[in-house]
Amino acid sequence: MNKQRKYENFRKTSETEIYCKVNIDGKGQNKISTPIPFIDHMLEQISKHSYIDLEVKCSGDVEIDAHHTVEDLGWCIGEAINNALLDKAGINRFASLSLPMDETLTSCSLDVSGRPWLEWKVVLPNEKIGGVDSEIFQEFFRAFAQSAKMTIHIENKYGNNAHHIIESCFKVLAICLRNSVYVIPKNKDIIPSTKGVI
Ligand SMILES: [Mn+2]
Repeated sequence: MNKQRKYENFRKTSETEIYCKVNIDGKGQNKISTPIPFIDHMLEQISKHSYIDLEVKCSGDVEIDAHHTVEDLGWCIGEAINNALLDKAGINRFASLSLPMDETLTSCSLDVSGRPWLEWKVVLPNEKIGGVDSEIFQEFFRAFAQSAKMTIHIENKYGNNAHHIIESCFKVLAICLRNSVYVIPKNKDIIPSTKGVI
């Protein structure tokens, strides 16, 4: 493990301005401030259940559409996590879990593979959730998978309540992150790939 495990990221475009800071070996403490309260609620889930400390300050052109802001948040946080992980020596690498939330069951399988991929088998029954267009959530996960360089499959098995369905997606991602970036102490100098590089 060649250390780091923390990263500060800043991304400014004509559409959004985002600062984020991650500490992979944190306690799930977070300070999140975006223009979209429901997204704050979801990012808090990621931090709380991954144990990754997360600070986010974000402003964006949400008066036009929350799309740019939500997508860029996914990108910025994913990139910070990837950069914090450095060569990924010692990590558990894979994680897979089904997570219940009342009537809803959602599964996630995740590989810190270095090869970005999102498989998204989630149908949200409402057009909007927490004032956010439902279709935007997939863009968050796609951008996150791209910049974090992770293979992520998320499938909602069943559920009725749209808030539960999307929140279970964020929570199950968080717990798979926790389990995959965890360093196995006896393997801390071993890169978990037969190629020797991730
Ligand atoms: Mn909730």
